[in-house]
Amino acid sequence: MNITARITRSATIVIAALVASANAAAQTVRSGNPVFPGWYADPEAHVFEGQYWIYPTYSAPYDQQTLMDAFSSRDLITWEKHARVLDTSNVSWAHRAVWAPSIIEKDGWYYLFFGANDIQNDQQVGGIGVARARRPGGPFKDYLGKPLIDKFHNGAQPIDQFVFKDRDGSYYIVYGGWRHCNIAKLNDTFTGFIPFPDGSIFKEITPAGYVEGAFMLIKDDKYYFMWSEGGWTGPNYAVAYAIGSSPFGPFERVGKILQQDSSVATGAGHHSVLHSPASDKWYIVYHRRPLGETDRNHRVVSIDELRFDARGLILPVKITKEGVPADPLPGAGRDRN
Ligand code: FUB
Repeated sequence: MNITARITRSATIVIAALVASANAAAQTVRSGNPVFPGWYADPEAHVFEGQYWIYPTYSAPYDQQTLMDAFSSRDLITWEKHARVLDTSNVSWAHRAVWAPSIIEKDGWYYLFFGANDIQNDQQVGGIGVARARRPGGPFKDYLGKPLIDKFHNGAQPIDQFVFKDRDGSYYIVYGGWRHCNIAKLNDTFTGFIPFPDGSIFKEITPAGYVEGAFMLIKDDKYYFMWSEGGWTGPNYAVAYAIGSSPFGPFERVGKILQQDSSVATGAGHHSVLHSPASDKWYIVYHRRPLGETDRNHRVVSIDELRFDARGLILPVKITKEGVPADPLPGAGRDRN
């Protein structure tokens, strides 16, 4: 080997060692759980504009739930708080219990669907509303001047909505509390609904065990429908799932994937699923109650890895205190928010 070849080989070895040690260092840094301070619940996670975003419910007595904060990160480790991305001062009909944000980007707008007022019957004002903003960090302003869904249909309290785009480009809202879950097809402007071929607007898809916290995910031609069961104020809150071949199911409950661990936290539930475009990893973003906490609102947002087996079944999640390793997004660096 001549001298040039030797120098090149040594340099290659040194660079490989540096890269390996940088990767090892990155692997040892973990998000920790909770991922950011404060009492928050019902987190929905996304990748928008080169950053991870988490939109949670502000977990406080109902009359104090008049706002939503959001959090952004480039690597799942360091999170920046965006205060009051939604505030009821921008929503004339909402005055309390602003819950469970679900966000979707369409035609240059970010649409934030939220529940408000915790209505108990069709005579009360409230339900599921829509606010929108040009940027993921808001500020989100009421879009309709009234709720999108303000009545009980098929027994479902109008809360806990999840909005998603199907493979054919259709947009659906899946929602419901009080142990009932409906699906409806949104119109192109998100101002109302497109009736199904049978003329109905709200189709019930409630699986066994469903309580609230609907979430849907499409992967490998399968529709994964997930929900929370048990009572959110107690330790036994949990997430279960079913698999269907369309957004309408039928959905047969497969089993629980997330629940308390007496050595880590209680009340683990109301989740969303995040897919990293950088690592191709899947994460479950959820709330839980720290050990020893009994206040119903003392809920914190956590992240752990979600894994599928070879058949596409979801493996039970191991909830952790350490959280997940860094998962930096490519091109994350634009300071647009
Ligand atoms: O955070 C308020 C409510 O608690 C949510 O709407 C339910 O899903 C439960 O998490």
